[in-house]
Amino acid sequence: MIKLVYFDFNFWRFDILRLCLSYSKVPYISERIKRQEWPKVKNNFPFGQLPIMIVENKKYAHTHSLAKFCALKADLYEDNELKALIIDQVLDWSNEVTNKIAPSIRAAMREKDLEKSKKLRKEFIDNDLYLWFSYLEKLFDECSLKKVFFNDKFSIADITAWRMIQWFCSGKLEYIDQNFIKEFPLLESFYNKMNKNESFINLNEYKEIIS
Ligand SMILES: N[C@@H](CCC(=O)N[C@@H](CS)C(=O)NCC(=O)O)C(=O)O
Repeated sequence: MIKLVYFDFNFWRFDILRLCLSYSKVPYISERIKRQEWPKVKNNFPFGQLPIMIVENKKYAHTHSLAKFCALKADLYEDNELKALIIDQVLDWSNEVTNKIAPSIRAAMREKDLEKSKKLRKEFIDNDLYLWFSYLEKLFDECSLKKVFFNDKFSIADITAWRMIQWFCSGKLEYIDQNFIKEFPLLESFYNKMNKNESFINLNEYKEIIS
């Protein structure tokens, strides 16, 4: 049985794994760790970070590696090497965007310095937000013929891109216009179609994420 471990809040790094397994009815269990408990248990984890996955009593880490494993189990990866590269790029894009917005989140959450956070968030919006979503839209345009899924077959790339767009449109990121996705009509249409995809939106994990 696959066990996923993450903090007790929802975040794409953990959500893409559980959405992927759940979509294909691959059994898994999850353990959530309270933020306050983290300093005490951090050293128990291979790279001192979450998410991790436990399979056959061994711990594995790093979102991209875990996502690929779960997607293979769920048949939501790709046999075709070039199509697999599209999936890998969407996962790496998500890591890049997360690393770019992280300093503004850290300033607010850990340092409690709201002025610093605001300055960093504005810099992120000016320098990275539109640029990096334009990169994702270009990738989608180039690899999707039917403009429904990245590889024209539902995969973890779609789950990941959906979860990232959902995060940025959620209103939870201060100063980020919830309508910014309208600047990217192909991504907006992709996102809206995903939000109507019955097999996806009926998952309990989806419902919990958007609630
Ligand atoms: N390289 C890791 C990064 C994971 C990461 O940054 N995790 C954060 C939470 S989203 C974390 O564990 N932060 C706590 C810490 O670093 O002490 C991955 O790809 O999963």
